[in-house]
Amino acid sequence: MFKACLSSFMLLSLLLLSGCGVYLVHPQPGNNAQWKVVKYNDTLIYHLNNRKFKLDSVVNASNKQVYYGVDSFDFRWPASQLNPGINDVRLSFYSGGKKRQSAERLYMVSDVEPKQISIDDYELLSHDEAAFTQGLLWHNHQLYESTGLVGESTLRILNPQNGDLVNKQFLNDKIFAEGISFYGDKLVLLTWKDGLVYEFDGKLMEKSMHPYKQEGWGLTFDGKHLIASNGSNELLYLSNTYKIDSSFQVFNHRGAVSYLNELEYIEGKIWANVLGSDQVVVINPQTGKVELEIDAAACLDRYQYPNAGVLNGIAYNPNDKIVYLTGKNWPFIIVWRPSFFDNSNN
Ligand SMILES: [Ca+2]
Repeated sequence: MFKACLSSFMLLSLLLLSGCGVYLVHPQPGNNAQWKVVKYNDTLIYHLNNRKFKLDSVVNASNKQVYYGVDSFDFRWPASQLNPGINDVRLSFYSGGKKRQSAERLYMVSDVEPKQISIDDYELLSHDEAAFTQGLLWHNHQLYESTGLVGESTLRILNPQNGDLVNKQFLNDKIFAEGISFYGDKLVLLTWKDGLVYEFDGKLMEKSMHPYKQEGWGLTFDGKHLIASNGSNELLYLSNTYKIDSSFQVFNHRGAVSYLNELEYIEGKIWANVLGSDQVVVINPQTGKVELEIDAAACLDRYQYPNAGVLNGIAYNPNDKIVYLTGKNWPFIIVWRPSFFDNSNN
C-alpha cells in the first residue's frame, strides 16, 4: 500500500514538474527559443489534455488571482493582463480534484508601432577616420568623444563648429574604452570587458578608477542618474558607485530590441543606436517602448567609404537642439536639427 502511494506520489510529482496535462495552444512557439511573442490583443489559449473533467478553476501563481466557472477543457486568458516585456507566467489548473501546472516565458510586445523617419537637412563636420568611435557627447560648447580598441583607446575633445581636434589623451593601453557621460563635473568612461569605470575631469585628466562588474557599452545621464547599456535589450540605471540600481526592458511592436549600444538622453527620451545597423531608436524611459526609429543609412555612402564601421556616436546640444551623429571610422559627423523638436513644443 505504501509502495503504491509512493508510486502515485512520484507520478504526480513528475506530472507537476513536467507540466504534463495542460499546454499552451496559442500563441505557438515562434523562432525565438527564449520566449513566445504575445501581442496585446491576443488571447492565450491553454488546453487540457484530460477530457474527463472540465476545468474548475485556474490560479495565477504570481498574483494569486483565481478564475472560476471556466466550464470548459480550454482556458482563455486575455494577453492584456501581461506586462510589457518578459513575463514568466505560472498557472495552476484544477479539474476533477487534481492540480496541473504550466510555466511559460512570454514576451509582450509594444502596442506602439514606431514612426520611421530618415535624416534630412543636415550638415557635416570633419571626423578622424582613424577614430573607432565608442561614445560622443556635447558638454559646455565642446564635443567629447571616446574611441576603443585595446592599445588604441583615447578620449578626445572636438570643436563642434568644424570637428577639429582640441585635445586627445591616450588611455591605459590594456583597456578597451566604451561609452562616456558627464556626471556632474566628472567625465565617466566605461570599459568593455575590463571590469572598470574611470572618472576624468573636463580636461581629460584621469581622477579615479572604480570596479564595474559587467560589460560596458553605452552611457548617458538623464539629469539624475547615469544610464548604461550592455548589449542586451535592457537599460540600466546606475548608482553613484556604478552599481545597478534598477533596469528596464526595451521593445517595439515586434519584440525585444537588443544590441542597444551608444546612448544619449535627449528631450526626455533615450536615443540608442542598435549595433549592426545604421538605425537609432528613440525610447520612452517610462515605458521601455520604442517610439521612433531614425534611419541614418542614407547619410553615408558605404561604397565611397568602405572602411566606415557602424554608427556609434550620438550627442546633443540642448541649447540649440542639435543632434550630432557619427560612427566608427566615419569620415564625418552629421549635424542635424530635427524638425520634430519644434512640433512637440519642446
Ligand atoms: Ca552619447
